[in-house]
Amino acid sequence: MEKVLQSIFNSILKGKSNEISNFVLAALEQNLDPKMILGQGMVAAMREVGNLYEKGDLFVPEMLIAAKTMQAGLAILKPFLIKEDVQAVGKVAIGTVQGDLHDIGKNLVALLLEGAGFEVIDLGTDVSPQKFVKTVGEDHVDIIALSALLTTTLSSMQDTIQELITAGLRNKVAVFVGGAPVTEDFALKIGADGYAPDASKAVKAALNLVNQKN
Ligand code: B1M
Repeated sequence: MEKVLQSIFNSILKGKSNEISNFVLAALEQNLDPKMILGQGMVAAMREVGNLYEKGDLFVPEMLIAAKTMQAGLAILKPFLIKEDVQAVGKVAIGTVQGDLHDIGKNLVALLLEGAGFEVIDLGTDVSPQKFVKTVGEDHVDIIALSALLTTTLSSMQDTIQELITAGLRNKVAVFVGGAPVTEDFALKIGADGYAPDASKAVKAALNLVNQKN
């Protein structure tokens, strides 16, 4: 791995939010691909944080500091991940489902969707089925994108789809789902229209859904 990517990886792992910006800037100055900086430096580090947490070698406060460090790095990288002057291709409301506070993956998906020309309404984390439904009714979005990182919050995805059906809005909007514990089988089972395992595939899934709609 490039030395600077290793430094980015280590800053996240050790929660050094004061040094990550300089390393990301250095990586950009070395003309490293922003997606490579993101994937090999930052996302890989968060994966390692998860592994260490699972083994009991790291605890929730450290996970939180790692997440803050990742966010500091992402703030520098953001403009390089978004293309300028892309035509609006559709409107997406995105959120992390009820009971779930993880937002880094959701933020990445939102960022890349914006970069691909989608108008994105970010509803944040812990979003109730009712809030998604309200947004569909009021903002006339083409797609709602649901993120979940906990196995215990997967059921909120199903609840959201059920709430759309109850409100008579299910045929007005496409629903796609993602996040580490989500699988394609699960997406099919709950009646979602699309699934994506990562942020760049989420853009493809969203573009497909908009094309099917038009
Ligand atoms: Co939490 N946490 N956490 N955590 N946390 C996980 C998810 C966990 C896997 C760690 C572990 O045990 N190995 C585990 C879940 C186990 C499970 O249910 N299977 C876990 C746990 C248990 C918990 C708590 C319950 C811990 C506790 O309090 N005892 C608690 C729950 C709080 C809550 O939500 N109610 C908790 C809390 C936290 C922090 C607040 C400390 C912090 C989150 C901070 C934040 O997000 N602002 C945190 C973190 C940082 C993690 C890990 C370490 C990293 C998550 C992350 O940001 N990854 C995580 C371990 C891991 O992921 N290996 C873990 C980087 C990010 C880029 O990846 O989010 O997967 P990810 O997103 C990817 C894809 O999943 C996909 O694209 C993204 C990029 O390509 N994707 C989508 C995501 N959303 C998508 C939507 C789409 C499409 C693709 O379409 C709509």
